[in-house]
Amino acid sequence: MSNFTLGDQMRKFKSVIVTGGAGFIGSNLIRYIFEKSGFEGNVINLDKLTYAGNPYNLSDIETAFGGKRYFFEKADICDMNAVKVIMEKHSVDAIIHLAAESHVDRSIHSPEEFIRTNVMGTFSLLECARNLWKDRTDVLFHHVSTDEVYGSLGDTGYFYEDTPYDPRSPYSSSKASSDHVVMSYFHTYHMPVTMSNCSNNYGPYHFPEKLIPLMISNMLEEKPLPVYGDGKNVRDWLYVEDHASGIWSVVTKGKIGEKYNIGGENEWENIKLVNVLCETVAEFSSKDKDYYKKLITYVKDRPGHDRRYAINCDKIKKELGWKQSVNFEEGLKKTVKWFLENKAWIENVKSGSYKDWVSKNYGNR
Ligand code: NAD
Ligand code: TDX
Repeated sequence: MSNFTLGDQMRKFKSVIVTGGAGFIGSNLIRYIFEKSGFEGNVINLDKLTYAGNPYNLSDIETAFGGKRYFFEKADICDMNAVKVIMEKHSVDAIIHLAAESHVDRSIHSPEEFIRTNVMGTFSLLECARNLWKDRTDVLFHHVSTDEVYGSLGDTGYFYEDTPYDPRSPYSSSKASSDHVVMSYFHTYHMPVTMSNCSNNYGPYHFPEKLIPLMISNMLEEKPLPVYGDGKNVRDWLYVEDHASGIWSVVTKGKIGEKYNIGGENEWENIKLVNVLCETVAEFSSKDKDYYKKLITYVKDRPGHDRRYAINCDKIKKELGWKQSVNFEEGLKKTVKWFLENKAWIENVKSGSYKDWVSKNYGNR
């Protein structure tokens, strides 16, 4: 059934593992696969449920497809035995790998877990896939990576797929290492792999430690809004569902052994973004337009803070026909609305009280 002919035909898989499926992008990707991709096979969400993983994020999918086409497997990607058992049990023919430690600030304070999960975990998955798939060509390992591997830009220029790697934080260096290991499996063992490197995502289920959800969450509690340094660092923002559709395009149509940049073509200085966010939250909370701006507080800069990221994503647009579908104004409104309607979710993930629900529903598997 698997079909690797490109052109008009798309690759089809029967049983896809999404690692890190209980996290921000993973949960949005799984929802996209079930609701928008037309995929007819099974999805296995393999997640360790760290502080960032939350099965609540997919309770709608669990209700609709759980035990039929959606399966949750609690496991650590570094545990080769567990991964092997899960891959065999579900006859997996594709892996979309998102599981990672993902927060730059945490990587500065505690880098070890980033090297373990992001580097060793990726290696462990690749080894399991190599041992089980052997020289099959009707399988795929898709690695989800970041624009941060390319380093930091000045006022001009863009990251292209062939921009040399220049990672500068423990997080980005761990992602860069894993990118190289993934590509080495293509060159050395001919494993069918693809990769995507995406810019900053935003949207529902974003953990409130990252800029946009942290600012919204702090506004709701009327707490200070910490802007690092001079606030003029620039990020390129993409709505998370557009990242999901980009990943799916590469998984189903991307050239084997190649990487694709995915970006919003939507650059914002942090301070300008925080101001717009203040206005958007004020609008939805029926407050004066400038009400939340008084909370903006400049704080000490992040060590090694990359100045500017900007993605050139012409390749995925031209070769695979992908494009962004949500403009920033619309995306920000959808995001703010979601957070205001889901205050209990913010409380739960911040307090960790959902862990009780996890152990009740998933035990210690
Ligand atoms: P996240 O922190 O929200 O989610 C990570 C998920 O991985 C969690 O569910 C967590 O439980 C799981 N996980 C962590 N360690 C694990 C382990 N050892 N075994 C199994 N599961 C484990 O992250 P995110 O923002 O959704 O990012 C997902 C992926 O996308 C990451 O690989 C990240 O590098 C990449 N990425 C993120 C962005 C962004 O803006 N957030 C942009 C580009 C690329
Ligand atoms: O409180 C804050 N104040 C602030 O000024 C936080 C949390 C961030 N910032 C700044 C730092 C960055 O310039 O905002 C910008 C965005 O910060 P984050 O949300 O932490 O994202 P970033 O460091 O850019 O990394 C994100 O995008 C690329 C994801 O967390 C990564 O996983 C992804 O690979």
